[in-house]
Amino acid sequence: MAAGTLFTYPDNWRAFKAQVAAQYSGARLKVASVAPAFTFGQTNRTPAFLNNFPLGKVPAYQGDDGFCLFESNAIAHFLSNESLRGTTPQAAAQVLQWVSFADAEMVPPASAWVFPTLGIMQFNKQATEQAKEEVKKVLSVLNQHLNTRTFLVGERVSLADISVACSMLWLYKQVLEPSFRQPYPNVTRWFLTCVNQPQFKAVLGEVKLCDKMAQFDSKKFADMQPKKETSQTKKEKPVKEPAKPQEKKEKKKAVPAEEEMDECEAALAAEPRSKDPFAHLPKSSFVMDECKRKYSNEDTLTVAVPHFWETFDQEGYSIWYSEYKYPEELTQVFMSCNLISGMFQRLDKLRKNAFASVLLFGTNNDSCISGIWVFRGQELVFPLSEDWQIDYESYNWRKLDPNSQECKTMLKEYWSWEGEFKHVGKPFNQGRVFK
Ligand SMILES: N[C@@H](CCC(=O)N[C@@H](CS)C(=O)NCC(=O)O)C(=O)O
Repeated sequence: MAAGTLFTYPDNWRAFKAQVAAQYSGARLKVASVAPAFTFGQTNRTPAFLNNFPLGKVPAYQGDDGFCLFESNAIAHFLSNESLRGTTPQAAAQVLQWVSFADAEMVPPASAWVFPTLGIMQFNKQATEQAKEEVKKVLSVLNQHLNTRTFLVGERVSLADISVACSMLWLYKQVLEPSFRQPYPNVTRWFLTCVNQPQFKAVLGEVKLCDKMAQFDSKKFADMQPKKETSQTKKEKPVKEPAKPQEKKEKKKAVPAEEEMDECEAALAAEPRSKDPFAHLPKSSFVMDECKRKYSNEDTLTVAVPHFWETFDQEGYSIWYSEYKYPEELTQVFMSCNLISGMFQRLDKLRKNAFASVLLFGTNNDSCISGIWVFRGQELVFPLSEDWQIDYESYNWRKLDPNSQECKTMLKEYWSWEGEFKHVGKPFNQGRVFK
């Protein structure tokens, strides 16, 4: 039985496919959609996430055994049981047919029609009218197919129903008003049957069909625009979602691309802007980036350490010694290394304001972890953000006097990964540097 975590932003219909499938199959699925576990636009851009999911897109699945998977349909398939996937080769192929139909035929016109009503895309009459026609066509196909059937494939709910119904969620909620859906009664009957199954309900909640077709919301659209322009996350966005061919065609005809947001950008825009936790501190002359560049590219003892002491600003920054509180729990060396790397990954947003070298001393079942940290400000930084609070309480922290010989020696030893490490009493084993 699959067990793992689904990374997504809240209320993502693509993630719903996997979540509903898991409800049917009994797969144990944790959903990470809010901080501190996952913050869309941030966590999915960290090296750790990109290492597992190179597109940086969600939903993304990581099994408790480390197995990683992206693409919502693949994740939903993986989390399904045999009955959902189709129990004969024919049924399995039909499931795939409807899953592909949802993606290729349903989602593009549905998005072109619905997005302007949500204020996340500029309205274009011609594009909307064309999208409505395309939606009518796919509704006709579905209506015909469901004339003699309760579900899309076989006699039970399958991944076909899950995929198509989740792809239609926004249509039914926003624009398919009674008169528009009236010619397609089989589709609405089927849709209601699906979303009222307990396994769907557990994920989607109550689905209320739209009473009145939503129209372009210019106010919402205008509200979204400034946010988008000032959004740092937008600038930092490493991967632009390639528009599906049909959407691309629409965009060219409709409006200049920079006026539009796709649903991911809309989800990003909806994320609360995080404040700079160091905004209250006076400017500092110390250039952390330069110090890190020296450390990465030049000799540690002859260049990086002297440069650090020449430029270090004692008022603006502080130096700390950290020591893991529970060394008796450190068994396998590789697990301890993961503990350190995991902490650094979770602190990724701190990288402009902190620098650390953390070392593992000893061997399996006899080790300890300690390190030297340089932080912006004079206080421990971790309480400043919820995202940073997962690991730091497992360490004892001691502020060092930057003028003391102790501090100078420790910094030199931890940066160069060599020396006596008098306070440790164990040979150095492995190091990790947070840059
Ligand atoms: N075909 C993919 C689409 C995934 C996708 O486009 N995800 C968007 C959210 S709507 C995303 O994570 N975008 C992040 C980014 O582009 O940086 C699937 O079905 O999983």
